[in-house]
Amino acid sequence: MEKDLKQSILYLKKEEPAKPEVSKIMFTGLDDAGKTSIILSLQREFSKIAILSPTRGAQRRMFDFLGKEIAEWDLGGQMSYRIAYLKNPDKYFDGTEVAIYVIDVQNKPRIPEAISYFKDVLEQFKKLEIEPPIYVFLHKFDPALRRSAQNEMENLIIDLKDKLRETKYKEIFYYETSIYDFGSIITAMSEILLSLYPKSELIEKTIIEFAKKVESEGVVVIDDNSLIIGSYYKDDETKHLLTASTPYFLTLHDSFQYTGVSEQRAESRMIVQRFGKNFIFKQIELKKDAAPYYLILLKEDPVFHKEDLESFANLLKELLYK
Ligand SMILES: Nc1nc2c(ncn2[C@@H]2O[C@H](COP(=O)(O)OP(=O)(O)OP(=O)(O)O)[C@@H](O)[C@H]2O)c(=O)[nH]1
Ligand SMILES: [Mg+2]
Repeated sequence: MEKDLKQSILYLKKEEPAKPEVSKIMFTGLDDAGKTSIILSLQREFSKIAILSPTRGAQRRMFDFLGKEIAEWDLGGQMSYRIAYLKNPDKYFDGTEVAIYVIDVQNKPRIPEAISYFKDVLEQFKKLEIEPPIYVFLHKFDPALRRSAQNEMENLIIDLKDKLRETKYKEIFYYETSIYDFGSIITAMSEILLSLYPKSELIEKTIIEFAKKVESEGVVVIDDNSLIIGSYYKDDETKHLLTASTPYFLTLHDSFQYTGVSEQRAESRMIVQRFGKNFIFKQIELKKDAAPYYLILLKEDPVFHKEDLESFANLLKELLYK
């Protein structure tokens, strides 16, 4: 089976265009919607979120996702900036491969304004003759709100979706997100970025085979931007357990690094018992001087062979870098 996988990896490489292009991902929406907070939470810069001020104009950050260069644009949403973007669509909207439109669902009075600006953005895409998929983040959908105002929120969202559907835009997708539910942001962003990546299916297969080999109920591989590059879950409960635990392990790992414990930790692994299961956390280095990846395994027993991990890491290396 492993041989088959190697074959398909080699095959896919031949098909690939030689030059990696840059993908432009644009975050837009009204001011105070939470765009910059979402971006910072993925970088696990939680302390910066507390002291955020409004973004001035368009801020661009470059990062690497599975060896592909991503240009992330954060378009500050204050009125004066919005006017400037709409006057100058070439400069701000052109080349957008993916648009993420963030709406604060807690700010009911501003929903009509959010819908109106959404339509303005669509108009710019039309002018530029581009049709990027738009992912609408129904943001600030905090866990507490989910508990206390489930019905009210559901109605608000149904209404909102109806209004956006009227635009007849081809590809609109929805995610309910909150920075207080870090998993919701990780899941949304990982799915969006993986959709840009032709090799994601093979990564998924590699992970599934590895999970079976080590008799694991669930495996997640995460990159340094907290993005899931592939996963396997035995069932929905496992999926929930693993996605809910991912932020916990990443922040724990960050704090070890911060205090300098990581030097020894990098070699070993963390095994934590939660909910009667063993969570095994391991950093994997696939390339020298490149950001590491992280592996989280869920198992009944804490047994784990080094060789299995090595052969898995080699397959991933082959897939991502060679
Ligand atoms: N309750 C709640 N508050 C959030 C959430 N995400 C962001 N916020 C808060 O919303 C406020 C605005 O967040 P920003 O990230 O600065 O918003 P923005 O969309 O970047 O705003 P501009 O830069 O002006 O366009 C901040 O006070 C955040 O703490 C969330 O999921 N839930
Ligand atoms: Mg901002």
